[in-house]
Amino acid sequence: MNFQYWQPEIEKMPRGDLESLQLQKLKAAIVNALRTTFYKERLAKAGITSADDIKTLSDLKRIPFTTKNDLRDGFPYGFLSIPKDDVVRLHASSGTTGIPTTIYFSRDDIKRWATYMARCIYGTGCGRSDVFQNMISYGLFTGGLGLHQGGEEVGMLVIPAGAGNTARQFKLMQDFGTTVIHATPSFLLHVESKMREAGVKRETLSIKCAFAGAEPYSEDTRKRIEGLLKIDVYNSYGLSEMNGPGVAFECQCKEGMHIWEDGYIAEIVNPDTLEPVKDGERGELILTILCREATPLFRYRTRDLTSFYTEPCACGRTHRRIRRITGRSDDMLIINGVNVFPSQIEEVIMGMKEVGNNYLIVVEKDGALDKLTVKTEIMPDIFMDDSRPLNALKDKIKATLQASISISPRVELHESGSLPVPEGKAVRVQDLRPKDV
Ligand code: DLL
Repeated sequence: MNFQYWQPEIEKMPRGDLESLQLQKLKAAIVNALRTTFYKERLAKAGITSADDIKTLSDLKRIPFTTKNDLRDGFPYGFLSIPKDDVVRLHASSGTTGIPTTIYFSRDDIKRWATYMARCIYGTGCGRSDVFQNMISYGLFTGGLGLHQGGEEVGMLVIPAGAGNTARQFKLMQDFGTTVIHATPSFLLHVESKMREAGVKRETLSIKCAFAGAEPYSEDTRKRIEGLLKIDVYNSYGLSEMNGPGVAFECQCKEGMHIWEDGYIAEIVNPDTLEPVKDGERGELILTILCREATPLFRYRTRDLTSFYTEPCACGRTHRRIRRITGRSDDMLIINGVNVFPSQIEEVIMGMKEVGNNYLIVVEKDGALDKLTVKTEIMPDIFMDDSRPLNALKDKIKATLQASISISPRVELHESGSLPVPEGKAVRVQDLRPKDV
């Protein structure tokens, strides 16, 4: 394979040099953080009052974890480390409680973010000659502008299409000869269904690859999108607290996502004990950002579950890789006492070729017990009015799910395109059980 690197000297930096660089940047981040009201107090409690108190990378562990609640408590300016006049942008995610978590960027922060994104995009083999249609939301959400800036940095022709409106998306693809697209995996599946419905022929499109992220998806879903659209799909991971996309991305090997370790220090801990897991074991990803001056964050609890690859990657990059996110430590469903991750259900159903491109998991109360219903669309070549194959398919899905999650769900089959498709991230779970107060 012909690998290409945007910043080879950094991407292939020997581990020792990379760790020295991390230490140097960590000290700089401490200096910044001591200017924020939140960390001034928190670091003092940990006995850190200057960068000299950090002597090795393991001193990071003296700093307690930072959580989403801390960010909310610090709203709006408790985490700001530079004068407001030097801030050029903010991004925010509105949480379920309604208090947004807000991240501020200086001009240099935006430039650095664009450089990390350029590394991601260029590392998949794309370049100046590509036409990049960015089919994800712009706005406070980081997905739109994040990839947009990276695409421009690489020199691609960027089409800021935004999410939704598949008919317009096809028109743009055809008019401008789009070669690369970016969307959530659920939107990519929706695009494919709509393509079939609208009779858009694959040969009329020039797409060759897609970046897909912002929500969990299984390897089977990747293969499904790749097979149906005849493109390569690269996994893209990030979160707004860590700038947004550009934290970790797959290279041409498509085996795990490289975390840019000159910009982030990654740890993986057991979410219950918060102790580090053994190398290669699954746990919660904890991130410290080193590439942003305006809003420092140390040891942020992402809640995302993953593990490190222990082997180096064939591409020659020295930055470690994480596995596909298999869920969040806080999205586990407990159904009649059994722990179920939505990703386990997706793995089973997306591996079946009869199953269509969209599904929904519903949990509700049935008397004292919990009831799990899995609603899936079916492929359009299966007829809804022929009950025998439909019943056989239902039984097959039920039995395979039972073997995987130890619960026998109700299975409902729906016509292709009939389940709701939100414009942003897919909402795969409806938990209708009354909440304990
Ligand atoms: O989703 C940033 C982003 C935009 C990433 C576009 C990739 C592409 P938030 O809205 O703050 O930011 O949501 C972050 O989404 O903690 C994960 O739980 C989930 N997530 C993001 N990427 C992936 C992925 C953006 N590739 C939260 N696989 C994260 C699984 C993902 N989950």
